[in-house]
Amino acid sequence: MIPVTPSDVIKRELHGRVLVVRIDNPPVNALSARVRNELQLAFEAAEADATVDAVLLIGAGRAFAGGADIREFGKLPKPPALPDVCNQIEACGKPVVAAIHGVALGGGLELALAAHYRIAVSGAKFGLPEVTLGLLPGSGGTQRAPRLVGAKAALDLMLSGRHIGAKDAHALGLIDEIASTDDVLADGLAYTQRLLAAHAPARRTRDARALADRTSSRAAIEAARADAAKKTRHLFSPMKIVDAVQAALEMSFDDGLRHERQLFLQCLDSPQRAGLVHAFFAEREVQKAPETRKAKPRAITNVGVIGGGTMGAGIAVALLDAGLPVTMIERDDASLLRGGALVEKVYDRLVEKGRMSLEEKADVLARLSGSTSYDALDKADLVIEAVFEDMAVKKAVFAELDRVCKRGAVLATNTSYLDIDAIAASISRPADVVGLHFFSPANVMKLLEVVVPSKASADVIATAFDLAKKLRKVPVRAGVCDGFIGNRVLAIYRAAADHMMEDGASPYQIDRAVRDFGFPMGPFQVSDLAGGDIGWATRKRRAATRDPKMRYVQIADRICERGWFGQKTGRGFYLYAEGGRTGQPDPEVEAIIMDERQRAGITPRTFSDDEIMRRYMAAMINEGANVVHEGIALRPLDVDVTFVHGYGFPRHRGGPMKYADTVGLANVLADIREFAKDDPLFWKPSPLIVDLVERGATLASLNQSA
Ligand code: 3H9
Repeated sequence: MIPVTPSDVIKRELHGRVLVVRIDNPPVNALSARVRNELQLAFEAAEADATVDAVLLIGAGRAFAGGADIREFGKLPKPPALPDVCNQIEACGKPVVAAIHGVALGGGLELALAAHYRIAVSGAKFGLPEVTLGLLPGSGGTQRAPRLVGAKAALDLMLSGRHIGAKDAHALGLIDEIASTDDVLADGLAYTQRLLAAHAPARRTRDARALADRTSSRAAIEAARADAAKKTRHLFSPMKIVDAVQAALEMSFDDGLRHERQLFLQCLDSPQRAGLVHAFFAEREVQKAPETRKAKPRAITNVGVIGGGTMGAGIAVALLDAGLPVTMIERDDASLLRGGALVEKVYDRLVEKGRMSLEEKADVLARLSGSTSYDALDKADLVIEAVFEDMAVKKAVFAELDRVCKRGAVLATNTSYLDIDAIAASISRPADVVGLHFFSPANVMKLLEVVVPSKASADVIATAFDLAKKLRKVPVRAGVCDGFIGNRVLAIYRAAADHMMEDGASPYQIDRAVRDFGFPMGPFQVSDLAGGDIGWATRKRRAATRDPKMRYVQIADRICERGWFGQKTGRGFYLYAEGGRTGQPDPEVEAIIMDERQRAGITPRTFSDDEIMRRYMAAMINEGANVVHEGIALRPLDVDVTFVHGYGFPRHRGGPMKYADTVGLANVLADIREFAKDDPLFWKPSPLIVDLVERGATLASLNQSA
């Protein structure tokens, strides 16, 4: 009998003549060095023990295995390597069965593929999501998966990183059986007994024949290569995945494995891997705001939304999608009707696309009610206000909420820049007020800035984070200031772009450079999409308080004065064909820019794309650092998550703060000081950057401090 040591991350127990090897490394059974080591020992023991006829590999707790231990990437590798463990399992002379529940992802699925047979409970999920971390399946996955399910299906799994259910996995041939119950151990043992009774051999995935049709395999590889070149042109690992699958087709299994290893190590060393892994952990860290540890969230079962405009309707959809009943308040019946129609339009589109049935749509809309009277909110646990951005209007709404809402209701504002402390101070219960800053379209965009006014009680903030989880949003805690984290930093790098435009770069060159960096759009395209009138209104509002010594570029104002507000008016910085969304450069805009340069007495100069990006990023990083320095963001990683999820910052670069560390904070500071020679008022180095550079420290060193 093989002894069990309770502290082991691999537990072994003999059931008759079947050795159950259980991975027990909470929370997700990541395949850490210790797990790999003990797995190796377990299989050595199984091989040597004459009382063992077969091995059943399962996971303890909530999963089979969530993959390689992501925390080990970037550190010195510790043996044994996961590919070696997988090879050892596949080479085992006795049948090895993997019984899967929860998730089998990445290295977890590769481990299962190295087993000889696979059974899974019906709720299990499978995937090879390494691409989302800048990697490729590096434990034989690129060699075994195509041999088992064919090049096309394997490439689809590896390039999309998506998870599939047990039914699909079974249809593909990734698993052999779906268990009849949820008891993974009992069903796994029964399946193993059946295999033993049938004298099933140790069947090895390396010998599987799904690549036998070379013509269709080659076609699938070429199609994937073309697709990757088009859709993921900024990314490093997708092409490496295609290369690895090509190796699976053209090389022996062992040579293919060696090739996979080389490609994997190239990905592991890439800055993209570092950026994507940073984003993975940062997204999880932001959820743990201090208030969520201190206080319990209030119960939210009934929600009110004030305003049925684009934002209010989008918020209502986000809430309905999370299964919550929503009461929409508007000032009159016509506006209420319009708000309801905006909500319905979202679901109509889903029905058109075949992603929702008419019955499902009716069920969702049955949870939406509307009223022109605030009194309809007397039962609401949470009210989110999304009315016109004007302090007087907001205060009037909050006075009504103060009057009608029950005690303990959370009162939230969706303002993007107004002083929430002032809103909170205007009512009798400031502790219940919080900012919930959604991004448009509110039912799509993942970011939710949770803005914390000074008097907010901890359980209100905990409630906001709990709501974000229900809405499947990524919450970032922000302090009160003009623009909070995101819009405050945006104002600065947009100003840097405006300065460059006035100094000689065309908006089209700037947008292209920003896209080439990895953003989906440049700042002038964003302005055209959002509507130039929005920024114009903000600029007018700030005009009175703007430092007259500060440089102010008037080009956007000249464009707005002509009624050119972007896509919705057919022209802005770009010209749009009737109803079109892709703009063309506009010679008249270029003429306006020339006139403005002349008016400002500027002789235009040329900019390289590299200089454009250095200035753009230096502005973003500097203000991001200020936001951390002032405690508006808890840590640099909160700024990163804000920009990745709310502003299209390329995820593979991790976020602006991570990017600053990647290029070197001292280099960024040197750039800022260089740019300051021409405009010292705008380019003031953030005290945080100066301090970190003096100490030789990184922004990342501040990520642990929340
Ligand atoms: C790989 O396998 C490479 C191989 O091909 C080659 C190797 C040679 N490692 O998300 P949650 C932590 S690459 C370490 O909140 P959920 C996570 O940080 C890997 N830690 O829960 C969190 O910690 P904390 C391929 C991990 O239920 C806690 O677990 N695999 C790992 O919403 C709970 O996570 C993947 O890409 C890990 N692999 O979702 C899968 N996974 O509590 C990545 C999770 O301290 N993981 N943690 O914040 C996931 O997709 C989700 O975490 C999962 C659970 C679906 C598993």
